Amino acid sequence: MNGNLKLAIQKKGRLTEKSLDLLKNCGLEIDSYKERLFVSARNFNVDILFLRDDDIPEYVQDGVADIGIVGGNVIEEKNSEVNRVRNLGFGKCKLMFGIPEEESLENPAELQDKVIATSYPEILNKYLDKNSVSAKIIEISGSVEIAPTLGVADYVCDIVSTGTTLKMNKLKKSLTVLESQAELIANKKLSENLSKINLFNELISRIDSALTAKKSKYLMMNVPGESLDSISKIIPSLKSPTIMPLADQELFAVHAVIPADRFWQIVEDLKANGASGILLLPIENMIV
Ligand code: PRT
Ligand code: ZN
Repeated sequence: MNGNLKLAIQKKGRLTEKSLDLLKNCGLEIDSYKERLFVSARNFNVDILFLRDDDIPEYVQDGVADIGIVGGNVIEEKNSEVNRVRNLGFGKCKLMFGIPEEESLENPAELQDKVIATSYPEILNKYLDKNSVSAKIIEISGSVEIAPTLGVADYVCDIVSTGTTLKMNKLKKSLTVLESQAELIANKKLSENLSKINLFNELISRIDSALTAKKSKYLMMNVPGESLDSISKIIPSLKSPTIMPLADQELFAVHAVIPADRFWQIVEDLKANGASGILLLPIENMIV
């Protein structure tokens, strides 16, 4: 056993590429892994273990891995004792009831005595208990959506992202049971290992920088001198904007870091106040 921090990610699935992208954005150099069970980063003391997503919470709970990246839906279903450290902003989906197109389900009470097919019996059971209804749960591990067509269930309770799979099976979205995204989890005793906790803290601060950078954009534009005040008020800047005179005496270059999702709300205002040459650039990393 080396003293490296052991990080479990999904071997092959929806979270794999985004998990690796996040680690790369944290500056970790990871060799191609293909069929290997684990690889060590070349420039950081971390070993990446590639596992089925369902196994990750338990491996982290038992300390086989120190930390892991896995969907909140899997963490909840497995009921593992782990620390949930960060939401990572990808792999977003909802666990929802899917019901036949012509039916309606607006209230959990209407679930009484229904037959529901799901791959998430634990979460569903808790939901039914919380809402004081009883229903029959049929556990199915794949293609849950065909259960109503086959006549084995009234409804499904399954992961939905676009809703296309439900539609293809003549079902529609109904009540939401859980909102989920990829999360970083950690073993509860990690803090007892001083060298590992130091590695973990460094990784966390890099992850936080990468997450902030992803949510931000670098805005650049030219602004006439008389509009500087009004433009400065429009910019939802994290810090005060940088203002530089240009060779053209009338114009100033204005640069600012803004929340990415605010750009389209302010662009018309910027133009109306005389801004020109507006550029919006991605930010690779940001230490705040
Ligand atoms: O092999 P392994 O066990 O590791 O993978 P897996 O097949 O169990 O999981 P995988 O790779 O499908 O998903 C991994 C994680 O991604 C899930 O645990 C969720 O946290 C998250 N996620 C995000 C999704 C979806 N979006 C998603 N759309 N997981 C599954 N789906 C499936 C859903 O089950 C349904 O069949 O996609 C279908 C619905 O998609 P839409 O877009 O048609 O609504
Ligand atoms: Zn799985």
